[in-house]
Amino acid sequence: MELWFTEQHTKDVNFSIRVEKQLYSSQSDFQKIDIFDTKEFGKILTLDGYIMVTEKDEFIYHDMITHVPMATNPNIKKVLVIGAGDGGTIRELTRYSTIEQIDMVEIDPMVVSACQEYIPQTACKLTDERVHIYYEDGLKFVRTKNNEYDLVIVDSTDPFGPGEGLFTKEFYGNCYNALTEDGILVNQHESTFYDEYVATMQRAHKRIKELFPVVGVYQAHIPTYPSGHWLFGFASKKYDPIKDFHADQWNQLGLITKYYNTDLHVGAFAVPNYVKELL
Ligand code: AG3
Repeated sequence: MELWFTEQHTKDVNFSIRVEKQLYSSQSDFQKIDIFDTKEFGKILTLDGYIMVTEKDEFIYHDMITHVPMATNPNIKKVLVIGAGDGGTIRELTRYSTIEQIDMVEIDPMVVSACQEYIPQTACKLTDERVHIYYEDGLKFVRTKNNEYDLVIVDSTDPFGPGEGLFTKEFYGNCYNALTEDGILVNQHESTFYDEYVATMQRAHKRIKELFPVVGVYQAHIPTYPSGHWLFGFASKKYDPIKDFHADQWNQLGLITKYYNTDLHVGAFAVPNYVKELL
């Protein structure tokens, strides 16, 4: 008998991947966590039935959420990462020897332990000595932080369930306060292709725009996320991701990346007209 994992992308669209084996399934205090092994996408992590990570395409998301801000300001030393229990964002950040401290705030310890056991491809650098993991609600954690971080990355789930608070005005305001005077905030910004997602994303974008002087979105092609067209939000107190971007400096680091490159950095901020109209 064939086993398929199906995520409902809209009420009229399903996305399915054939599963070779279910490796893990558990209900945590926050969500249902499943890990499947699949032929086409390798191991996949789903939370409450939504795909978070697949071994085959996670490099796209993690390259874009990490290297775009890091290349915009090469002097980033202290980073706060909200969510990110699979470890992919941390793996990319730890490649920068210039980063001194990474605080990761993940609400669900079971996501971390499941990924450490079954998806070492993303979880491999969670033990780096610069990484401090706090098992707390990111929304609460940022309330007490002031002028501390050069970069905040919000690597969250969708804006419903445990991740809902990470799209609120209160949260973005606290992120603003947590950042240093030249700080950058990057978040996973959902997709605007399907109408069902548009209003939520627009609301979140508007909230960020009201707080930060520099705001933009950039895009990537992520095959396993709804519509495959995914956005990231860029907000900063000072640096413009294009005007202040020094491609040469990043290229001199010699990092080998499978998706990100400095031409793509610039191109990713050129979004389609239908997206521009919504912002
Ligand atoms: N976080 C964003 C996942 C959003 C996907 N949505 C969906 N499948 N409906 C991914 C976490 C990776 N570190």
